[in-house]
Amino acid sequence: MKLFKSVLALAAALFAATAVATHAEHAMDVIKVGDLEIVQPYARATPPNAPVSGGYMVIRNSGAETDRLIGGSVGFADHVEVHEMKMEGDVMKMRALSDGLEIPAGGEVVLKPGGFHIMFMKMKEQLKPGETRTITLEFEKAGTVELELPVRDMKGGHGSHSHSGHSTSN
Ligand SMILES: [Cu+2]
Repeated sequence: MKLFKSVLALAAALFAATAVATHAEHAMDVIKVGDLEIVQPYARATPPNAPVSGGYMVIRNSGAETDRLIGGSVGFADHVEVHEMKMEGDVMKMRALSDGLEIPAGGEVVLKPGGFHIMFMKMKEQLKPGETRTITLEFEKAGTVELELPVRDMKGGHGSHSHSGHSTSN
C-alpha cells in the first residue's frame, strides 16, 4: 500500500518534470494527424528480456468531435494495448481499455507513468535509452499515424514495478 503511494508520488514528480519540459517542446516533437496533435511521445527503456514496456505522450484534440485512440502496432512487441492505471481503494489496478481512450473535443489526454499508457505486450527486443523506435497509432476518426518514439531511461520512476506486478498477476 505504502509502496503504491510512493510510486504515485514519484509518478507525480516525474509528470511535473514532464510538464515543465513541455514548454520547451520543439516542432519535431509534435506530430499532427487530422485534428489531433501528439506531443513528445516516448517509450520506456527496458532491461534485457523484459516482457512488457510502456509508451507515453500527450494527445490534444483541436477538433469539434471526440476521437478515440483505439490501438496501434510496433515492430518490437507482439501487440499493443491501450491501458489505464488507477487506484481502486488502496490497490493500483491496470486494465486494457477495450473501447479505446477517449480524446475529448478541445481537450487533451496525458499518457504518463501511473496513468493512461500504451502497453507493449510480449516484447521481442530490448529498448535501450537513446534509441528510437517507430509506432503506428490508430485513432477512430483521425485514422492512423506513424511516429518516432525515442526510448527514455526511467530508472527511479518505479513505474516498472507496477507493470511487472501487473504482468505476473495476470
Ligand atoms: Cu499497462
